Amino acid sequence: MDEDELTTEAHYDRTRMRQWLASGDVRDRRNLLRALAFTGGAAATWHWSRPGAAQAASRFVADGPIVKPLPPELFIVHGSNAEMRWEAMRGQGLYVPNDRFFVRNHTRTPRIDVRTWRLRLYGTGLRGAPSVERPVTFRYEDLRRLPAVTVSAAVECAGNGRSFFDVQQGQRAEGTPWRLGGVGVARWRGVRLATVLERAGLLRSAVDVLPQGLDPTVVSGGVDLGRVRRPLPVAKALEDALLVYEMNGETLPPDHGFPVRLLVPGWVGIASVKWLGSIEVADHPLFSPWNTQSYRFFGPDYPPEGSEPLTGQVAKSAFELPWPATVRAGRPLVLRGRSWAPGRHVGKVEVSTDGGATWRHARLLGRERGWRRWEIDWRPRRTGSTTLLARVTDSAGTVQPERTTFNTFGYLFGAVVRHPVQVVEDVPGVRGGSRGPGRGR
Ligand SMILES: Nc1nc2c(c(=O)[nH]1)N[C@H]1C(S)=C(S)[C@@H](COP(=O)(O)O)O[C@H]1N2
Ligand SMILES: [Mo]
Repeated sequence: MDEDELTTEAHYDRTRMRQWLASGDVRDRRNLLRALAFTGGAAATWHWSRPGAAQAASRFVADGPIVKPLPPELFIVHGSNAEMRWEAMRGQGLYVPNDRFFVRNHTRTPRIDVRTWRLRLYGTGLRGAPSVERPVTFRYEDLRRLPAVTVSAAVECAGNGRSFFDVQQGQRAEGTPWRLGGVGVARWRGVRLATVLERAGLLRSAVDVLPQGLDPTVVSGGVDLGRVRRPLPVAKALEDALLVYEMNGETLPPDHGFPVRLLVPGWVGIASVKWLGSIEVADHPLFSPWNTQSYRFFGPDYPPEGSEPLTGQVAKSAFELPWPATVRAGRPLVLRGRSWAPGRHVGKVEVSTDGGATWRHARLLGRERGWRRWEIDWRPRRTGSTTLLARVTDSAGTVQPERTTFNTFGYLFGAVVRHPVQVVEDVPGVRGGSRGPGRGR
């Protein structure tokens, strides 16, 4: 088989699935259940108290799992994770600024000394098969001296939207209950992984690479799963994976992987390993709990060993509004939002302001194609509660569905999200659009 075919995600998924099953490494159901706690991840194992709205003045907790400030108007904190509030994108350009970019930490942000940091490459897929003990190493300055490229790409958690399995479908999924703020688009600058692999002596026989982070090991249900790591095929690594050291023109912030993270464009967020410490390069398929025990579909509609490993994300749409939003009856306003169709383009976006009964076309803004801003006029008439919906049709004609088939860990929720809105009486003389009183959260 031609290894190049492995860049085709579906093909890679199926191939590795067969190989994993053949390897006899399949866990029994009890272990799968234990793994539930692990994908619940941080939420299950960390109990950090973060400053709430009342203590907004002391926004910085030096010892918390996240380093950057998490003001309540920008983030919803879930344990060691911080979700972006979508209203924080109102008035912003295409990219999500670093101060409001979501953070997904299995444990905590490590503080790394860049002077002693090294990227270590080893394994049977490199010339001379360097061992873990005697790897090929790169210093930070070495990487910064190599040819740089800048890429505009989304990082999105596979669990983004998970809470809607419960809220909209009555099926609670294990894990961080993200609404839609587990996604962000940024400009990432760094060196192509291909450049570094070639300098490290990549062999034609190499098949998989396994990047590993330097954050603390992940313990789940009393089992130490080791450091965060997840394999990808050499073909994808050579195609467009990037060793990132800058985000939106700034040095990569600690929470997003300083000094260096991997970016695997188009793949589920877990592939983009932060705080990169080592990369194993092997002449045989590699596995880790992050593509066997989790990041597959499990549940009543899937085989006991789960689906193939997940790679791509699904299309979604979000309003740049508080949750729930408050608007004034009788006042014309502009609803804004964004839609994204990973691996495809945004074709059209439709909005319903009456709970899904009727739909109108939103105006698409900008010229980018994968992640698009849009707007639509609305004049709410009657006071009371209503529901806003937005749905994207991608370039292949696929529309966001009304339901997503349930999976135990709640991955890849792609159904249309129902955004609650309260229409209140207009108060003459008070200026206001969608930011009425009691901007709820
Ligand atoms: N080393 C390491 N890399 C990691 C993680 C982690 O906990 N540790 N979380 C992953 C997950 S699940 C996601 S969704 C993305 C989130 O990237 P961000 O925190 O920069 O938004 O990082 C991925 N890389
Ligand atoms: Mo994730």
